[in-house]
Amino acid sequence: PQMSEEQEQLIATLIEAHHKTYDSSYSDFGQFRPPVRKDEFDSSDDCSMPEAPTDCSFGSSTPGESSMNSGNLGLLASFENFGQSASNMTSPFSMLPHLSDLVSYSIQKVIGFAKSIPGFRELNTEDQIVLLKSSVIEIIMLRSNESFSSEDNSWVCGSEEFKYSISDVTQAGHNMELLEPLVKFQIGLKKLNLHEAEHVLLMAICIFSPDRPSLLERERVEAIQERLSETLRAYIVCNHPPPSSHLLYPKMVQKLADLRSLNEEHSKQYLEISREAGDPSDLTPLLLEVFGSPLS
Ligand code: 0VQ
Repeated sequence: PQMSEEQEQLIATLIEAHHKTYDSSYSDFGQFRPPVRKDEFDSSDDCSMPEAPTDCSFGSSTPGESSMNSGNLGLLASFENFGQSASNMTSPFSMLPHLSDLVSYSIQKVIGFAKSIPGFRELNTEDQIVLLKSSVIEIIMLRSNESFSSEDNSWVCGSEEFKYSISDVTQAGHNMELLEPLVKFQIGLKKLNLHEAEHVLLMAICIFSPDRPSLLERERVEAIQERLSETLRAYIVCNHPPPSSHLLYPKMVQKLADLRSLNEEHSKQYLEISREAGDPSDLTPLLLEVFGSPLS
């Protein structure tokens, strides 16, 4: 088919919305709480007293206290620290504050993108919330592909300190049950070599999934998704040259299925993280609102 004027306009709108909400220079990342990477080796939580064999306590806060503990292998200190009372007891999830801020920031950007998709604002507010809450982690996984490097399986967001390896996400409390399929997903998506039009259409189609639980007006969501899918098919036929266009549309639809399963695994792991995080303020109010609070 030929692309209609309306379809051309839709793509232009989505690309503009994406440019306004995805900063390819990652210049805001310095405003997040800093990334803290635990040493891959030496997991002994050594509190900067490397050569002090007389005091092996790791939780002492005052010099006087510390001398009382000498020679007791830090056992007393570890009891004193039970809970999170000790000021220097480091969180087991050292990357959680930074990744929480990054994901919270991303959520706000995804909301901005969604609001500019034709038809979104016209939905009732309840459905807008349902669509955003259920899709936002999927959109973050999709949009993060822009920074993903298949060279070394990491997300490269400018400087070395904002380069995220699998291990970094592990240090926010996630495990390989999510990370292995997530990285495979990123590699597979990268291999599709999507045009920007296809990338933004895929995100928009993902947001307008009519099968999300408890939607009030599924038919309206379905109609909007249909319009977006039709535009994507037309775009591929008219603008994506073979051989990479071969089966491209069904491959993109498969990515949406992969995202459902990633979403489900993320939900489970997030729940564990929110229960086990040493400090509740490692998360943000927006994360609690979108992914749920361990209380309530
Ligand atoms: C970093 C987003 C963008 C870009 C890079 C993210 C990156 C995930 C899912 C595994 C983060 C999950 C975080 C949390 O579960 C928690 F608790 F761990 F902090 C949260 F916040 F959701 F609760 C990246 C991380 C994640 C998913 C995909 C990529 C790496 C830049 O492209 C852009 O928005």
